Amino acid sequence: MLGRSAFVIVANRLPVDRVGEDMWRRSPGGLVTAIAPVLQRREGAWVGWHGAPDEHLEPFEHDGMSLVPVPLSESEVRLYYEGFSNATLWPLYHDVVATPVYSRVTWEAYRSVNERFAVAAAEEAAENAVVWIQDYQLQLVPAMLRKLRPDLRIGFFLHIPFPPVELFSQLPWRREIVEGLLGADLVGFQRPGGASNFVRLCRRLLGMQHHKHEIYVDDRVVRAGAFPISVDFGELDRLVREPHIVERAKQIRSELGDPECMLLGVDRLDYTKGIGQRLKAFGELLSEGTVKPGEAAFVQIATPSRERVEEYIRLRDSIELQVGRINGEEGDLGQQPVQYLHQSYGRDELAALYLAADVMVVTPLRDGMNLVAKEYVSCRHDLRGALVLSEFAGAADELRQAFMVNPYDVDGLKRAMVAAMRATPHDLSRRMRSLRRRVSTYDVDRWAREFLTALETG
Ligand code: GDG
Repeated sequence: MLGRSAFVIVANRLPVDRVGEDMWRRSPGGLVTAIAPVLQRREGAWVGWHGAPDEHLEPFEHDGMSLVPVPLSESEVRLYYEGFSNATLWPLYHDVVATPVYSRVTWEAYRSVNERFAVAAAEEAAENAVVWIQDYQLQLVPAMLRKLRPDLRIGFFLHIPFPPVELFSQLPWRREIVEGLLGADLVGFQRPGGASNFVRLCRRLLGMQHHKHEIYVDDRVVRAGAFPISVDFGELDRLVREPHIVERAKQIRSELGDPECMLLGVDRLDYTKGIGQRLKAFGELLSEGTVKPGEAAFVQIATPSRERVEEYIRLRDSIELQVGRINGEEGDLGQQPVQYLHQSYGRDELAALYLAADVMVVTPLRDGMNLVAKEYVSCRHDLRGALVLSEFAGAADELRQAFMVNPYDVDGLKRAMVAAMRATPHDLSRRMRSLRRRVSTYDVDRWAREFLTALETG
């Protein structure tokens, strides 16, 4: 039986969080902001897990969107989500900065959960519908769905980096993953390098013919391409002009003791984000006296993430030890150079932090895009503020006027942080104007439009 939706999004999570018995609120975050309007305009459906294990829910409507919950058991959350997705694929796709776990048990769960998502999408999609599958948790869905419903137009977008063939080849199920992705008509990546890695892999691993980024699969053509994701520039630009945000930004600085310079990091607490590297650089700047205590305050927001995965437990311990050391050695009574917050904040508080910070420090060891860098730029209509940005973030392709760093090079990182702290207002405004031009032109709406146009016209 065919479903009723002409447009279907498939993602690991539904775009809502439960706030009470049968009460839902739209989740924060770029993907939801980008896709929700498209879904509402097209009267589409979103297929995904609702966030509570061992619970079956009927489809429901929220905010003009049809939501189709896919159930996951507690053990599937452990094996498919925390296991194969976040202990195997996540580190493998991020340059193996942590060692991936290869387990046949978690792979089996990944396969069977992907099958469930494919069946749910197949039941929801109308004849010839457009289905857009999101991210690394669901790489087998395109081929599974095509098998069930060859009439569909299927797109896939990977939010994280796609690794070079030399790394990808470690994966015992490498062939299955590539064949899974090849079920799509269009496979989107954040960077051109990801798309090239994928095409090369298809040739090397499966011996497939291709012309540039068009891969020939049986009687079909699968296209690979780069579609760098972005943020809702207009919305952030408007938000930071509101008086309560401006007021809160001033208050944050005064609560920090009005330092000459406020540095800021905002990340999920994840080992790919280079939090330890930036703290090390800052700690050294203090201990060698390049930066005087009281001159600079470093605020690090580290949002809790994947707290049951072993590497994340270890990471938390090591960051907290490092913060304690720096504050113990370089701080004073009532004065701690690093303010570390292992908490999650509301949109308004984040915007106020962006507006308050003189230097935004974004130093991932590898990152698909990094929306934080683009959010910071969107918030700085005053043309003040400096962005220190890792060349290993996807955002580095576009944000050329940032203070670029190699986060593995501690001395280089220190130099860039000091250059950003001491840059002249003229230099800062010249850089920020150019950064803002880029993000305002390529915003998240454009990202979604370009992907869908390519999918539907290809
Ligand atoms: C993946 C890829 C790619 C953070 N703390 C809070 C909070 N955030 C928001 C930020 C930002 C988002 O979360 C994080 O996005 P990133 O892009 O920086 O990183 P990942 O979570 O790793 O995202 C990444 C992205 O997907 C999109 O394709 O760019 O490369 O890894 O929007 O503002 N939001 C709120 N409170 C917090 O405490 N409300």
